[in-house]
Amino acid sequence: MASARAMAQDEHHFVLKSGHAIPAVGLGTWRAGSDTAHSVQTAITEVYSAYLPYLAIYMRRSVQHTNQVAMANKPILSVFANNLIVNHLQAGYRHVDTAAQYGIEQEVGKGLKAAMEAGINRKDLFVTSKIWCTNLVPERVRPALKNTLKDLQLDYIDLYLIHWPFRLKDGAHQPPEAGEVLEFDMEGVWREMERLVTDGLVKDIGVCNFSVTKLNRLLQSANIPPAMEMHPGWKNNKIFEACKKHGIHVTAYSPLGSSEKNLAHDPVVEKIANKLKKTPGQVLIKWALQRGTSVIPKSTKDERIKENMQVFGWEIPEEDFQVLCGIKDEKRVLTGEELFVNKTHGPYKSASEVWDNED
Ligand code: NDP
Ligand code: 1BO
Repeated sequence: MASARAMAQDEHHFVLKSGHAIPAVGLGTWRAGSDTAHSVQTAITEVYSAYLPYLAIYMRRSVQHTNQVAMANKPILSVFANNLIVNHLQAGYRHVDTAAQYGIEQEVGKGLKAAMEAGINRKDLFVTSKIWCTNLVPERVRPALKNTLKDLQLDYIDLYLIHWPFRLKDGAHQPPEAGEVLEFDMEGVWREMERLVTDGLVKDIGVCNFSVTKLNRLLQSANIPPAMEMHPGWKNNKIFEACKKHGIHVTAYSPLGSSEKNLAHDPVVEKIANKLKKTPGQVLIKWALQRGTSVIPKSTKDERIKENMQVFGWEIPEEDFQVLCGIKDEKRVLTGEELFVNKTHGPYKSASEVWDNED
């Protein structure tokens, strides 16, 4: 598969079908726990101190240069400094991915509020959330979104996703007991989500964890930006190709292989990282970007939050990109088994069935 940089509007954004831009890298928040508010605020507003010494050196050099050569060159100093400041500001995260089911939307809301109080404009942020399976009935869609908005302290969000395409009964167990996993009214729920867009509560809507079969069903009545698990250890090519065919943008979740299959220690990834003088995390994130997906790595560690954003201004050479594409033993991390499989009573008796036997 060839690198797909051409799909991006610029290095920092991709464009959704609606024409809205989605930041290429966002902050994941699943299992971010009690550090969430701090992580969100840090990701958005952190001053990337690594840039400051360079700024000082360049300014000093420019001053020497202007003094020595000609006063007419003085504007170089301010242009140079301004460019550095612009690059520096662009290093901050502007996209946060969360979900009602993560149980941390209030914390995310606190982090967003702190970032906005520090001077970040709401319109420059891109906030994604997801409707949970217990609310996948048309009459619950709007109240679920309203609850999310209240917790996030926002009056709209940028992207609202169906988290998984199965309805769960309130209080469903993990794994589910008989009768707790239900088919959902996909078209009815989608119509309600479209109304949220019409009413200005949500800018874009989309889906997660859809098989090609389910995507094709929904596409009979919708255009959507889905989010799917994607990393070199699970390229998820079938759904990726189906989305490409329909011009649908994909966000790669668990881009590092999540905590269960963290690919930062994969020898192939490590070797390429050493060669490129980048970290394994940066190589995995860059691989996803060059493939044409936006990406939402999660970290609660300040250093990694910064590291994961320093993926612009360089490329993985095509030969290394292809080596990463060739990593074997592909497997999903998130099979949905714990959430939706009841081996005795069904309706899904195996993880394969959850994915319409497409894996
Ligand atoms: P990731 O692939 O982002 O991996 C997160 C793990 O990698 C954590 O253990 C983290 O630890 C560690 N990590 C972070 N940065 C680095 C680095 N530079 N080097 C090495 N290790 C690192 O997994 P997630 O499953 O969290 O996926 C990302 C986000 O995608 C989620 O948080 C969520 O927002 C979204 N998502 C959406 C789903 C959906 O159904 N729509 C499903 C799954 C995820 P630490 O925090 O200690 O740094
Ligand atoms: C159960 C939630 C999986 C991460 O989105």
